[in-house]
Parts: sequence; C-alpha cells; structure tokens
Amino acid sequence: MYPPISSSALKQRAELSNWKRETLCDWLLESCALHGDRLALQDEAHRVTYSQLASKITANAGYFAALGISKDARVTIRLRNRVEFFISFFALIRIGAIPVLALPAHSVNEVSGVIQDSSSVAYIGHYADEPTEQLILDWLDKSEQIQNIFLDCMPAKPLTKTAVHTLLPQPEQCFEEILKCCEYSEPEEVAFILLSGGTTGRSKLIPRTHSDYIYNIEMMSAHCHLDETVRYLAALPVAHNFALGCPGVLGVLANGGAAYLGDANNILSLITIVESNSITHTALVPSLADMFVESKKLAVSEFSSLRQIQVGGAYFAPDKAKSVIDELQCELQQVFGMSEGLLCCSKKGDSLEQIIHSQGSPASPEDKVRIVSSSLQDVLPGEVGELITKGPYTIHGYLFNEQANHKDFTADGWFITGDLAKRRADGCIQIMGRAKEQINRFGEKFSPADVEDVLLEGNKIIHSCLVAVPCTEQGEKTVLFVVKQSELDESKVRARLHEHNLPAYKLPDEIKLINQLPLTPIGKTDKHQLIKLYEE
Ligand code: OOB
Repeated sequence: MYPPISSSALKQRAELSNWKRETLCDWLLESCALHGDRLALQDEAHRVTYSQLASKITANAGYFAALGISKDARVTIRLRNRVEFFISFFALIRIGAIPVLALPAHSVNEVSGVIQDSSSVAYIGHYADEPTEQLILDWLDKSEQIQNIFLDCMPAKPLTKTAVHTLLPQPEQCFEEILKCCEYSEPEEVAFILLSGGTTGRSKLIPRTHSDYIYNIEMMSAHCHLDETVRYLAALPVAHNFALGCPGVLGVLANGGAAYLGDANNILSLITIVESNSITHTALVPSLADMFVESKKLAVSEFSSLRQIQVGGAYFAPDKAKSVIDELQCELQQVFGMSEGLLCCSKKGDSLEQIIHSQGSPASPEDKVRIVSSSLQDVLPGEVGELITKGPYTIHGYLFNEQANHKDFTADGWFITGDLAKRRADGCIQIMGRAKEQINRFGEKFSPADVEDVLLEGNKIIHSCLVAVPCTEQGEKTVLFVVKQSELDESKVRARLHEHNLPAYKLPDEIKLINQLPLTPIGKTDKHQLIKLYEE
C-alpha cells in the first residue's frame, strides 16, 4: 500500500545518501543477528535477548499468516509497554501487514473509530477484567470487520462471534513454509500507522513508510549518541512516536542497547527501573520530567546513571528545563516533534541558553521549515507565525482523509502543523503554542504560557493552565485552572500575577482550583477536557 506521495518526492528521498532501501523488519533482524545474546528488551514479566526477539518475531509472523493475515491488512494494536508489543509489531511488518498503533489509554470510542477508519481486520490487545476492556471486547465481537482478536490472556467471558487467540503461541511453532509464500512490502510502502494526537474528534491516520521511519530513527539515534552501552527507559507509551522511534526503543534496538519498558502512570515503578537497571537515557513529557525533578529534590532517587533526558511533546517552561539540568545533572535534549514527521531538537554543541529557551533545530539538514502568516507569507526572522514543513520523513497526506489533506497541506505539499513558532537569530526554533490555543482578548493576542510561566517562577511553584472558554457577553473569557496546594487560594494566585505586572488583558477572568490537570493519553495537559469541565 502506497502513501499519498508524488513520484518526484519519492525520487528525491531515494537520492539521499543515508536513505535505506529495506523494510523495518529486515533492518531490525540485521541488528538481532549482530547482537545475538545481548539483552534487547525487558518488561515486568519478560527479558528477551536479540536472538530470542528475532525468533519470536518470525514465529509470530508465521502464526499471523497461518490465520489469514496478509499483506496490506491493517491490524490495530493496543498493548501496554510490554515485549509483546514489539513482537506483534515486527511480526505483522514481516508479512507486509500494517500495524495501526492505538494507545493503551484509548477507550472504546477511540479504538472503534480507529478500527473503522483504517478498515482493520484484526485487533491485538491487552485483556484485563475491567469495564473499559470489556466494552472494547463487546464492540469487537459485534464488529463485522474484525475477523481475529489476539489477546495477551484469555477473557473471563467467551466471545460469541469473533475468534479469539492468545498472543505468543507456546511452544513456538515453525511456520517456515507459510512464511516462504508470503508477499512482503517494499521499502517505500506503508510500514505502520501512527495516530494523530488531537484531543477533539477522531484521530487521523499517519502512514509511515519503512524507509522514512528508518531514516527518522537513525537520525535521532545519532543526535542522542546511541551505542551498545545505552540502557533506555520507555516511560511513555511505545505506541507513540516519541518513545517508539525518536530514537526511542527502535533506535536502541538498532544500536545493540537494552530497552526497559515502563508504565507512565506509575512514577514509582519508573524510578525503580532507573535505579535498578542503571538507565542512561529516557524520553519524557513535561509533566513526567517535573516528577523526576521532584523525586530528586525529595531524595527519593539519585538518578546518577542518567546521561541524557529528552523532553518534548508539549511546552516546557525555561525554568523547568533549567531544573532538569541542575537537579538531575544530565544532558537535556528538548524535542519538538510530531507523529506526522518533522523533529527539531537540541544538538551537541548548543549553548545552555539555546537548550533552555528553544526547541533546537530540525533533525535533518533536508527538513524544510517556514514560519508564515495566515496568508502563508513568510514572516520576518524573530516574528511569530505558523510553522509549516516539508521533508524526507514528513508525510504528504493522511490516509483515507481527503478533508484533512485539503485543510492541513498546502497545494504544493507543505504540512501546516498548527503550531506557532519563531526562528531566533541563531537559527533555533522556539515553539510559541498551538495556533488555536492562542488567546485573543479584545484583539490583544497572547500565549497561555505568558501567564502560566509567571506562576512557575521562584521557590513556590504553582502549576496551572490558562484556557479561553466561550462566553455570551464578550465572546470569549479566560479561565486559569490552578492545581490545589495547601494555603493556596485565588487571592494568592492573583497576588503572584500582580507582582509580575502582567498587563490587564492577560489577567484571567476566572480562577478555578482543581486537584490535578487532566492529561491526554500521552501525558500532555488536556485543554479540551478543561474547557468541558468548565462548561459542566
Ligand atoms: C509528539 O507528537 P504528537 O503527534 O503527539 O504531537 C505533536 C504536537 C505538535 O504539533 C505540538 O503541538 C506539540 O505536540 N509539541 C510541542 C512540543 N513537541 C510537540 N509543543 C511544544 N513544545 C514541544 N517541545 O508530541 C512528539 C513526537 C515525537 C517526538 C516528540 C514529541
């Protein structure tokens, strides 16, 4: 299955000196052959070496093929950070089938939408005796589309219609004959599908090809200096681009290191993994990075083995960035990334000021980035505009979504990211928020971070999130949601804002104290949820 991309763009990609023409699975198996008995992956239940990983992938590829899964068949995977994720992912890719990566936090609405939009014929998931999982299984059982369901353990209640199988058949059978008859995919074809991170409406399907993703991983591996000594903690869901391939677990596996699969919802278990396995690298969203810093301050952990922490996925205030470096005593790499492709990051040789105050520069010299006005004219250097991009690993269109392709891409193929940014005099990119989240108060436009950052300064950190909510009298009003802490009330928050002489239009119309900020499935602050909360 080919992604929406022109033949001239394909040709340009193929001319790049470091463009590999192989499938993701062949590329991984080469590394497995090279690193044989070294530890590849570890989760709370399993440890697998590179050789074991290779043989499990091959056995499962045959198993899937024997059950009728063939080239171009879409299969939705919704697994937690476990070894099974990688075995299933590569086994499907091995037979040219296309994994669609749902997140563990997705519930029946998201999962059913993704299965329908991608026309998935099978589902691979985690089973737990919980209402969320049961709702998904009930939906799958009724679906006309789903022919096979693979689960990590058998459900308590049998399904009525659809065949259910366990993952990882034991003992491993040999399906060599079946595998010989399989049709494989080409390097420029779609290898797997990521989901767009939007919190409103349905996720869009992001087709990543074998070659573009290998390029993506190899480039980020180089920026993170990965080698055999790396011990990486996957703290974020591996079904998300950041922990999967930026450079993520796949970068670690390509370089002979070991990846430890953790659970973002359990900070204590993440800290234990760091300490007991001498973790050297990890990738975090800002909220998790804050928790690491807090644990260090409270002396819960030493974190002395950490060499590099990547932080990305959402706005990371400079004060917070500085505290990662000061407290955790390791290299910080800021990453501005998106599942659609473009990655910008801090690089070796960047100054402390650049690392703290910017999101670095594009990962590939082939990335094209423009900062434009609403009429798509380039703005002057230093001015804020919308970031649009084109490049060897950035998609040219979503799958099966004409409407989004019309809206999110220019006629000449630039991807309109929806992010506001400015290019600094030193060339670094500074992300200024989402275009749609910018607040427009009677014509005065500003970023929510202008207010939120004020509350992060100084000794007494206050976590908050500013959103604009519809209001009948003035069109839109601002509400500052503040995370409760002892002895904090509205007047103290207002006093802090006044101390910083914020202009009147930036002061929130209302302040609401809440227990915690709601998060999206990947751990970013969920602003849509806050607006809903307010409206209720
Ligand atoms: C990553 O990917 P997605 O697809 O979940 O989200 C992309 C969006 C960006 O368009 C931007 O709005 C926001 O997340 N974002 C940032 C950011 N990094 C991403 N906003 C501010 N500062 C940053 N550093 O989130 C993603 C994919 C690969 C690597 C890292 C993050």
